[in-house]
Amino acid sequence: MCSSFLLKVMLLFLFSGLIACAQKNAQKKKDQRPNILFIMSDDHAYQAISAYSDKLIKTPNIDRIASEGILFTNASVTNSICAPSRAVILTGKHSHINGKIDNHTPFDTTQVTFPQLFQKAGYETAMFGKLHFGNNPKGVDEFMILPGQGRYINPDFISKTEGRITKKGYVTDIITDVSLRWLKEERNPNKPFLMMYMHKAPHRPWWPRADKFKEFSKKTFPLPKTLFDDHKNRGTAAKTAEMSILYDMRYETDSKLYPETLAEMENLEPMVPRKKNGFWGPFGRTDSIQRAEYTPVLDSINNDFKDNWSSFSKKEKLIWKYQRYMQDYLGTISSVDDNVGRVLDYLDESGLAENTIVIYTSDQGFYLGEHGWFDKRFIYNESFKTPLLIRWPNVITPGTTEDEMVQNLDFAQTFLDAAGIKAPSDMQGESLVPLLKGNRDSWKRKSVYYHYYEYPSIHMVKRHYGIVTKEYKLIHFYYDIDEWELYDRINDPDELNNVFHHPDYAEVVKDLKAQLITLRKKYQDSTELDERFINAYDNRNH
Ligand code: SGN
Ligand code: CA
Repeated sequence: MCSSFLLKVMLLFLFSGLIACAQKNAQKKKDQRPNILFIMSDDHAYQAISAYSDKLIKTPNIDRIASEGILFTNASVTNSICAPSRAVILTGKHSHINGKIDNHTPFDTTQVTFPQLFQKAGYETAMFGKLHFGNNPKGVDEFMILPGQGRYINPDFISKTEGRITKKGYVTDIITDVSLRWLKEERNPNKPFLMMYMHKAPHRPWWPRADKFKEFSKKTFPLPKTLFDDHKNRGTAAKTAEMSILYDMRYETDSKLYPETLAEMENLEPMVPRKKNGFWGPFGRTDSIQRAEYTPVLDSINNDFKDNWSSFSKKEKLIWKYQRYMQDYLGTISSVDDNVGRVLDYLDESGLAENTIVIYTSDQGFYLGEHGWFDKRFIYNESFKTPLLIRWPNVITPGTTEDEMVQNLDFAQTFLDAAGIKAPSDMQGESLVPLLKGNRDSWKRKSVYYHYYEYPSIHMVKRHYGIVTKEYKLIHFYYDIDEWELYDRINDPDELNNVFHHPDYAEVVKDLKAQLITLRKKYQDSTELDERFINAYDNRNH
């Protein structure tokens, strides 16, 4: 009797243990939390994504994300520069809070970043491509990142398992190969994943793959209507910035002219600052076979330059440099689009697409000749605005367009929310999930805050902060000047007239200044007066 009772108890234990175990396994298998595929390119202007505008290039694969999901037409960054934007994205905090105010200050790795929270919550996490921090990522089970800016051809990588390695080939293809390998073969298929897939392209010096170089060098592109902007009716900052295609874009590195070509040319006008070893820095990494693929196109560019440059008017010179710039910049984007297509195709084939949120964005916007410029940094439209396309099957209504003001500051909280992970209360953004679900009424934000710090530095864009609403943009340039600007975004979308001192706008100025103070308080920013940040520049030898 006693022994049969014991046996029964033991069987019961065993049985309930087995049930618990089976339940646990079932739960594990049934982890229905969505995968997150975060795709970010470096300096990819929205003007070069056909979902926004097809004047320059067709990007059918990137566009798919919007046609099957949502396109944000008013997405912006809080600080239009590479590493700071990445720090904002990872921490969900403004630059003055996360401390990474410019490309040079170190990123404080003791901070909480959203991949760490995903990892802790049971996600399998990985990061591939460009991070640009000077330290390795935390919270990722696997990574292979470019050191610093990275190279286009035969690039070096820092791999979690292998340390520093060189990979043969073209950077955009390699980053994709590695990401696909991880998705297909290396990750734990029983866990949801977070993969950060981040391209170097289309960052300067804009080296396309050889076949794209050939294809795009034959194309000509429409001129932006503000290409010949003389910056009158703007403040000092626009006039003193060094990002003019004509005067600051380098002949060798950027326009792909041989040093010998330039040496041959008498009276090269305008003289543009040169970069030591500029041409051979990136191109010197090619082997003889790769070099031979580029050479015919390079030769023809150089011949064209030699034949025509001296007889060109200033306007024609600007147009020539603009076309060369677009050919190379867009050539690199064509590879990004092809590779995004490879990844989307794999999601389809594997059945992963259904439960994967795909995000496409850039670390900031970029000037593609607007105002005669390249580069970014300004709160002005083309650099402030960033592309944002999101696909989330069965949640986002395909083909949605959303014009609410959202920022890269919101990404961390959005991803955490989508995955059902609690976001730390000191993150400063807002989850976009209500907007993704079409619940627009709950979105209350009417203005966003911006602050740029990297000055004095390359491109010489002065420090500034400001507030942006759908109607206006109020900016304060400071540090070695004290100037305010106001733009009427509805009546002057190209931001050609600073109306700060115009009497008609006196009330607007008063109101926006008050709103700006409130916003600065909300985000706890007073860095204009903060010694830490001022000293960081004065002590730095740029
Ligand atoms: C390099 C580029 C700049 C660019 C910065 C920052 N010059 O210095 O044009 O603004 O990177 O870019 S280059 O001649 O070296 O290419 S960022 O995207 O990393 O912020
Ligand atoms: Ca960038």
